[in-house]
Amino acid sequence: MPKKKPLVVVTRKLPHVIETRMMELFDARLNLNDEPMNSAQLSAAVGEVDVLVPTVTDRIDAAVLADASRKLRLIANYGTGVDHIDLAAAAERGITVTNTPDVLTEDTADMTMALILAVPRRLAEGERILRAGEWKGWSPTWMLGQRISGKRLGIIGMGRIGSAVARRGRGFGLSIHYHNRRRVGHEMEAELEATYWESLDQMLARMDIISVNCPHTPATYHLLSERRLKLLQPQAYLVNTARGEVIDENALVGLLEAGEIAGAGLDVYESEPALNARLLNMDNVILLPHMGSATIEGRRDMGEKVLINIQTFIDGHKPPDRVLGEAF
Ligand code: 8YV
Repeated sequence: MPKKKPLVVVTRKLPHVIETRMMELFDARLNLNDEPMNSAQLSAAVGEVDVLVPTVTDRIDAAVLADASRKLRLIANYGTGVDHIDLAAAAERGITVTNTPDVLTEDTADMTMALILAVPRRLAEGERILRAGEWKGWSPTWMLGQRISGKRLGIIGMGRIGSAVARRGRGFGLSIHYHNRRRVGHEMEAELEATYWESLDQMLARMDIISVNCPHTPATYHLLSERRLKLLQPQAYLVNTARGEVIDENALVGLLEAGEIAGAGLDVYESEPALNARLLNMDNVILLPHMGSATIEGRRDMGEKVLINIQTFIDGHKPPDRVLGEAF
């Protein structure tokens, strides 16, 4: 007798090709209108599914997981960050959690590099002036930014994305510095000519540009606290394409307003999709709506990973992208 297909709920709309394959392989329930699910809907879903496919917009906390039926064995997250899932509560219930690493590394590093270039060179500001019809013509002393080449880039979190940012940074003449829970191997340090700082405080005080590339975990929540942000030099820029929670957003806004740092490039925020409204009026800040990994190819590859993780699990094997612990 053929095996019954597992019931899989996909919480958001995914690329067509992925959704079609989901339907072919599993008893899949898709989200046609792409409305994010609220906690009551998530609780109802975990109460009946075998596999849940959430995204960063779903809060899978202990309260939601308390409503999970015994059938729920796998949460196959569509995305790399898993800070929206209570991993301890999932582990307690014997639920496996998988994610989609690697496939969004280059796209996210591209977006990080784009911000590293765009903020000191005032790209968005120039474009706004042009669109507003306020450009009066070229001038030798107008719209001057900061040179990128020769500056120091301090990367917080030298994992896949952090090291991909470092490679790009090298190409633009930046010298690479990093802080990580563990020092990376000698070979990688040599390839990137990277300087390791065991002390984040000491690194922060000396960099021209800081890039946040670590995951949000209990250990990295507000890692860039007000105290640490105040260590930055007044000419320093801060770029965050990781998670908003790693930076005390309110403190950052205060520093920007006071001119205590030169500018910021942000793709992520503490309470998405909300952001501190004071940021909206700052010319030295570039704001993006969490689109670091938003490429057609990346979204398809993420979906492929989810499919492989589910199918491998159902076939009785360990899925390749099991989330085992904290990566920072
Ligand atoms: C994804 C991300 O778009 O994968 C991640 O951790 O932050 C994003 O790039 C999102 O998480 C999809 O769930």
